[in-house]
Amino acid sequence: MAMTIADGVTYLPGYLDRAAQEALRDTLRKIVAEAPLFAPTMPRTGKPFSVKMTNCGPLGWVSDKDGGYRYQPTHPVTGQPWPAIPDALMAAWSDLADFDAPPEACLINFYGPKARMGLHKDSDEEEFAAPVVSMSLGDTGVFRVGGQERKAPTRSVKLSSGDAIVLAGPARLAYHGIDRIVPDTSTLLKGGGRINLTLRRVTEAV
Ligand code: MD3
Ligand code: FE
Repeated sequence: MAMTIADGVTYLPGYLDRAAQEALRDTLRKIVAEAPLFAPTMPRTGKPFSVKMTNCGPLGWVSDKDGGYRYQPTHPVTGQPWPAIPDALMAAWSDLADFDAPPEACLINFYGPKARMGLHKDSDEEEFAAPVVSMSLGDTGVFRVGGQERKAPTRSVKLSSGDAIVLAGPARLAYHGIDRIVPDTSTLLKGGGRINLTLRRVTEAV
């Protein structure tokens, strides 16, 4: 059941059933073996993010002290091209995005129990007509979404394992973040933690 929780924000709790979550988890293990999690760092300060990341798809999002936030075709540590986006995620994009061109990047965020992501906008892409499609696996994350200005009111939604959320239209440039992870809320990932996958169109679709 899809619920509109704000203008442009569609929340689909339980979009992936347990078997689909397990299959995606197993596929992600192979992706991480090929494209290991890395610790992005903040532009200018070099302070590490608490979230570890990797990507799949033709482009991946990276950040470091000197280069800043950007998309690039290769892993920042191995120098290898990113692995392909799994079929199950391409199918989810077709089902949910209502956008003709395929996604180019799938950012894979891994949250340990103490990781968080401060309120920010995703604006490193060139195509804002495309939505962002997000899938959550593992422990629940407390997601906060506001408006296009930082001072706008926010609302919070718990994203549990298997939930999808689609950010389109006015929500595409909304401030959002993850306040905290709720420990021991899922048995999907041995050792706990949370994985979030975001499918994005980066370049302008013609
Ligand atoms: C709202 N990830 O990777 S996913 C990110 O759960 C990011 O890891 C969070 O914010 C996470 O940039 C939130 C949901 C999400 C993703 C992209 C958005 C919400 C968004 C883009 C625009 C507005
Ligand atoms: Fe974001």
